[in-house]
Amino acid sequence: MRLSRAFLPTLKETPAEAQIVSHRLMLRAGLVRQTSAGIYAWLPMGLRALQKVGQIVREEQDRAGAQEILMPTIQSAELWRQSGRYDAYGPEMLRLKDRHERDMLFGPTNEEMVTDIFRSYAKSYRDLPRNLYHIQWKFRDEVRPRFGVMRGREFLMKDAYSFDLTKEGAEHSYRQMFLAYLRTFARMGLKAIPMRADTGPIGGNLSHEFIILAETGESQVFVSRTLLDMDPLAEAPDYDGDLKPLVEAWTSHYAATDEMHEPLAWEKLPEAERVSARGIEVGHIFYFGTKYSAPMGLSVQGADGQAVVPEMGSYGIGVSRLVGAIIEANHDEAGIRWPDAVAPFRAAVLNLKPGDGACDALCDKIYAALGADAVYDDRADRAGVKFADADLMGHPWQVIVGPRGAAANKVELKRRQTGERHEVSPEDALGKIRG
Ligand code: P5A
Repeated sequence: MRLSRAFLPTLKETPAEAQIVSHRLMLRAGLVRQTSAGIYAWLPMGLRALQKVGQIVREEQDRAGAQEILMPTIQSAELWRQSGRYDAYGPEMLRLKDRHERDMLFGPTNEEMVTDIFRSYAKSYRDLPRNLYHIQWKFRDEVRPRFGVMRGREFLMKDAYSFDLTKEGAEHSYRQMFLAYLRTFARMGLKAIPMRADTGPIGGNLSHEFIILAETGESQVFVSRTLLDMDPLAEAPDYDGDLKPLVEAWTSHYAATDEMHEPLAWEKLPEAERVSARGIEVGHIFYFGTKYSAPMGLSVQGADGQAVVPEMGSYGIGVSRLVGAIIEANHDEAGIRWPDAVAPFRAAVLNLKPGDGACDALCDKIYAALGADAVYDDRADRAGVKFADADLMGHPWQVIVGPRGAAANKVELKRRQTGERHEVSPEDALGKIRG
């Protein structure tokens, strides 16, 4: 992407409405543009980050054995009347009428719809267990949309739904998602800690939120220090193996959101173990048994011929919120510092003197070798502007090409995460960037 032709707008001024750093940087680096309260258009840079985050989520869901589908955003109120949630959901639900005066809604979540789809096909015990997920926009008419994409009204969620024949089976499905979440967030360079959580309008009695610690987080959390040092990528059994020990290794230590906090148990922990902090909820998983399958009449024939009502769980990840959360965890005064795995572009080539024959030739060569995952700053701007924009946009690598270096076939390679800069040959720069 040549910056001289790209739509990658940046803002010099800090937007007044943005209260937290990730929101400010998302606006300044041109990732998103607010179009109504809590509703955002994703610009090219932001969309690339959103897609990278979504792809990691997808790969880890697939690896855990879930299958991707795509359900619509608009749902019929009828299904929600069957589960009893249509009236219970309240003003957060955006309700619509079609031209025939039928009640419709913009889905805030999909438990009802997926149960309806599944009940149309699942007939016998052989059709279970199954786990279906999609990555789709949701709408919740939040009272206080704020912090940009962190608490939007329209937001992108990955939601998975598991169907099992038994409670034990459902617990296994829950643990599979638990493990998939540990892996998903670790791949994005985030330390997300599973904490006992309230189930709210989704329901059920077993639930964990995955929370990353951040001063600007909306949730108050209480977590044992041991968990902060635990390795989420430590050797884990295969998804079909016994995942109970792994999950218990996490859940046997104290970690709870405000709603589930037990001060008496907490105070028994040694002082040095107690971390009370703010956090951002990036994922939330639920086991709710037959809460939707029973009222909606989902049942299959068991091996013994008797009808079985499947046990269900649902598993959410805030895909658009994650883009904000990743920036909240990876920035400095100059701008974003994207972790490699989710960076919109892996590298930027900075031509400090467009029009200089040697600079242009070397930049063209490097840019061609890097391919689509790079931006090329070929604009006729001052070097200072290019440095500032590259730091603001936060590409993990910058290849800086000036006339003196170019004449000697040298470039400067800068690592955004650490600020380290080295003069190297173009080949060495390419080697480093490719990893
Ligand atoms: C689980 C999947 C559910 O909706 N049903 C399907 C269950 N859970 S949840 O906790 O309510 O939401 C899942 C994740 O979505 C993100 N999220 C949001 N992101 C941005 N703006 C919002 N207003 C918003 N609300 C929820 C969170 O990451 C949450 O964990």
